[in-house]
Amino acid sequence: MSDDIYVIFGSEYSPFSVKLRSYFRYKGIPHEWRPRTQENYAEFQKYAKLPLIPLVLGPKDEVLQDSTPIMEKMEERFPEKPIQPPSETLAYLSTLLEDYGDEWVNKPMFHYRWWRDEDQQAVGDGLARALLPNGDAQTREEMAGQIRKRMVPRLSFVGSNEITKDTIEESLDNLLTLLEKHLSTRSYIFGGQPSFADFGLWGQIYSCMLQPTTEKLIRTTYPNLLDWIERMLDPETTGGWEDWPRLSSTLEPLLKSEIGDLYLPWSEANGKAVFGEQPEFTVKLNEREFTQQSAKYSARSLQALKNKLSALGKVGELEEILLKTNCLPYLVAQDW
Ligand SMILES: N[C@@H](CCC(=O)N[C@@H](CS)C(=O)NCC(=O)O)C(=O)O
Repeated sequence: MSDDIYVIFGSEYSPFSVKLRSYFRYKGIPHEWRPRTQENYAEFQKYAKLPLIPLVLGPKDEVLQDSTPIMEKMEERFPEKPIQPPSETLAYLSTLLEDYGDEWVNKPMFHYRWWRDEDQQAVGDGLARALLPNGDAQTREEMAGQIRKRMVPRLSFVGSNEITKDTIEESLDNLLTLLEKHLSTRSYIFGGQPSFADFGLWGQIYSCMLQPTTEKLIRTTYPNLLDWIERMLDPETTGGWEDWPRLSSTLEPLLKSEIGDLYLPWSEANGKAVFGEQPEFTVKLNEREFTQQSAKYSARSLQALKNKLSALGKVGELEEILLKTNCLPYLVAQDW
């Protein structure tokens, strides 16, 4: 194997892995996609600092984990076709949307994956097939059963339960409806080139296509979104970046209803709980209670968003947008 090739250990079922694979494809970064299987698990473990995919093995055995910092690093190494709009305002919004995709849209994705019997069955079988590509039917079936048994109780990790179910499902409906409209006149979220926002959101939404309930929902209701889902599998530039006046009528409602009213209030409450070492927290989202165990990674990612905003200094247009969409109070640096 050539020395300057990157190997991505991933899975078709891992939203963060497919996000990174699409990014590598778009950038034309030489890489090999290596699905993690039971057979190569020991090799994966040898490199993994965290038991998480994607894991990127770079030239000279460099090991990289965590999709966002990997993409940031690759942006420095491969500056052609940048995935951030040149405007500071839009670049920040793109980062914010990516983070919302990774940390919030992951909830409905995971919820739909393990909530209903039909989805548990389909995803359990698919994961077993991916892990045991050469396994016989009986071994795969046993593996699928074990996966289901392990994963269903993990619904609590994303806060999915009888009380939060409606908030989570309505959030996905709302996101898909707003994206459908936004993508009716453009190839990607910020125009003719994919951005951090596209990769982050797409990873989660593509995973929804591997689950019968959400696959049906998307195929029957959202034709523009479906085109974008296919386009993002191997994205190509189709034009230039748009500016905020063109984007705002369909992007602003998404920023407000999903990020300002749901994701950031949730993330702020989660951050407080993590800082106060509370194992669980409850927050009111759109007048409904949402209880879940606190999540350290999300607290770190909120802090990163705050740091990025304060490092920008004063950008009047951005502040105005963040204020109008209820996001600003959660993003100005403060100690919990
Ligand atoms: N923040 C990480 C999240 C990675 C992550 O949560 N990966 C999941 C799959 S999507 C995982 O590896 N879970 C354990 C496993 O599959 O063994 C990233 O962006 O890469």
